[in-house]
Amino acid sequence: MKRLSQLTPAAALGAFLFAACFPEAVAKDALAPLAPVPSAGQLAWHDMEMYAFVHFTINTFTGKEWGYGDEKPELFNPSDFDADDLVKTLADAGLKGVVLTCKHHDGFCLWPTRTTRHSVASSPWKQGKGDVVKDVSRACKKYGLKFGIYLSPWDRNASSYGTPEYIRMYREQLKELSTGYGPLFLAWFDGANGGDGYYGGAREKRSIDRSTYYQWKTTWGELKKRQPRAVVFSDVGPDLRWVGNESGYAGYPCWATYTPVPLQAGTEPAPGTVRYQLGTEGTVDGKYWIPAEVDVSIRPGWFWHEHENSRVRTPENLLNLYFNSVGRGANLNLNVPPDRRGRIHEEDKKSLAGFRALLDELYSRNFASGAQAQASSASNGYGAKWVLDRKRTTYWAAGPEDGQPSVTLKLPEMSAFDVIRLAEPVQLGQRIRKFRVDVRENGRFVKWVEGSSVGARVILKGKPVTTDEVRVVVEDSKAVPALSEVSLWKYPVLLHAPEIKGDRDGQVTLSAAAGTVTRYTTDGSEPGPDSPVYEKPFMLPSGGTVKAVSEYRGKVSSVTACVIPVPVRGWKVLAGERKASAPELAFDGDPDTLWNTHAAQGELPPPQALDIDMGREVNTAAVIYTPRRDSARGTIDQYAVYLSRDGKDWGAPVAEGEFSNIRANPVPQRIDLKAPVRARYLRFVGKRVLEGSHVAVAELGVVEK
Ligand code: FUL
Repeated sequence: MKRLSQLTPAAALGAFLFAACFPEAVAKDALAPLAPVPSAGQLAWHDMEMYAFVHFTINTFTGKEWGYGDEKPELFNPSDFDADDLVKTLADAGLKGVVLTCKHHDGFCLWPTRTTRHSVASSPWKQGKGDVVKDVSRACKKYGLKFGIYLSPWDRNASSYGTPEYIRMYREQLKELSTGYGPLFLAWFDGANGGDGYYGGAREKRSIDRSTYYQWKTTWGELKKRQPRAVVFSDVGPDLRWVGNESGYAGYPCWATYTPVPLQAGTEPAPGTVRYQLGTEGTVDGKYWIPAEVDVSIRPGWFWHEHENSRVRTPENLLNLYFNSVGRGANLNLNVPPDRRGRIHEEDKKSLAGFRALLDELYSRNFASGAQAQASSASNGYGAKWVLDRKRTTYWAAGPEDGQPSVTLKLPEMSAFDVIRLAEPVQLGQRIRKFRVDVRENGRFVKWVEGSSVGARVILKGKPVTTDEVRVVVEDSKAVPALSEVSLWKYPVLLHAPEIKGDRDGQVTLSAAAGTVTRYTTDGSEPGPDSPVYEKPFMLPSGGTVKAVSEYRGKVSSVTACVIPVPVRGWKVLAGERKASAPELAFDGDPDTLWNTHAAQGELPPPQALDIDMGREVNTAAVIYTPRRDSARGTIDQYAVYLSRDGKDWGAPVAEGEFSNIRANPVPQRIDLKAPVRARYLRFVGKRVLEGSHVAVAELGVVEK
């Protein structure tokens, strides 16, 4: 630990200047900030905790996750777009800002840009006079939310993509967005770029050098000149980093400091070229202040799809995301995609309102308020009491010689709680490396919870305790430690919705907490008080949609829904590569075992087909491909589906396309057929894969209409 007396004159001057900038920290002896420290924009971002992602574009109308770029602008025609309703719903949920997909990979611009005709100006919406960016940014102002932009670097529509001309166009788009729509708090730069697309009719694959093509330093520099407070998000910062997954969690520890590591040694780290898994935890002694943003969707996909209306995350699930992101010092960027009306769907609204209610319940009473705070030591003026007001700018700082700094809170009364929030004044850098929290039980302190990183905040759920004394002990820190918050809360009482599981034979099992009553439906309708009560596992011989709720003393949980595919008992493989593994593993009900074509004698490249006899005629409505989860090797991103009545005559594919975002979000991919097709034989073809030169299938399933 560095003692103040060891400070160099420059650091002491820094400390003095620092105190002048933060007059609320009423101290004479300022703590020296520990580099790296956040910028003003980053500090404002830390204070936000959570905001919304809004994915909205032509994909909303085509049902895709990534448009190819050849979609007609006429398709963009929300019937009832209402930016006020959208932003108010997000504000009511407690979200503090909105990041809008002004342009996604398909290139369609939600504002009337001068750079391309592929925009709202060519759409029928408001007779081509509309501007989604303007409407949303104004609504944000009205409801007190900050506004940010997502502008996809990859543009599958632009004919110039891949040439220097496109970079000029891209910068021009960024200029329009950063000059015409008020202050931006965030600009989001996607690491997914380069690949096949329409490109003005060329319909080809265009690869770019991700480290050099966009000349990010210049591009971001221009943006920063116009919007100095905007923070820039990408895989490598410079201000915020990707957490490395789209599943809604940060690692723990989660350091705000980070040193990006390029995939190829000797290259410049850039979006799409770094070991992004490292973003999950950051770097304990990282060179730069680049905190993590957890981006995750409230639905399986980023864009609205009708068939995902029953798969909106429940309030309890969102609370869990909150603990795993905000609770680990990251910020949560929660995607809520508008539907074809341009409205937030009722299911999402219900879930957001429920989430807000849970947060309100969690934060309804701070058991530390009114406590007496004492510290093992304190730097002059930085007394223990400053942890109680929960403000980042006022804090307790230990004395420079303290070998085991701690703060003890004597609570005003015996209190029962199970959650603690701690925060460091991050303007001084991230200092604490390890801590524990003790509570007094039967006259002596016992360890209750422990952790490593604190940073902007850590929210820990421990076992429920009843006590009137709590002690936070800093066990390791990089410099004299400081805390700006110690607060104590009670986790809301949750009534979890039941869990639904179907096995390969079509047996459905519902599980819920003991003492609750479970009601369910199998016809897609909402379960109500008259729906059957679940007693034991039941069979669904054709699969179907199961929805269920838990009831407890008049309280009803949110609804869980699960699509149960057609049972695979009786399925037989007609044809499929067997040199590496058994094709039957593609429908054994275990996603950890793969059918793959990576044989001992070498890789057997795509295309690879698997022909299955389903044993009876199935009125096939959709096919579900589950990718492997351990790696992207063999993961299919281009597929074709054929159906046949006799297993000989296959005709044209009934579905064909790409699994757009499967690398970043390897969840089961549902392929909806245009209309259900009766057939006994299924052929699934992996036409192209993300990595390697073989095909891998964790599971295949079929949904019957
Ligand atoms: C990814 C994109 O490819 C997805 O479509 C989505 O926009 C997500 C937030 O980022 O990289």
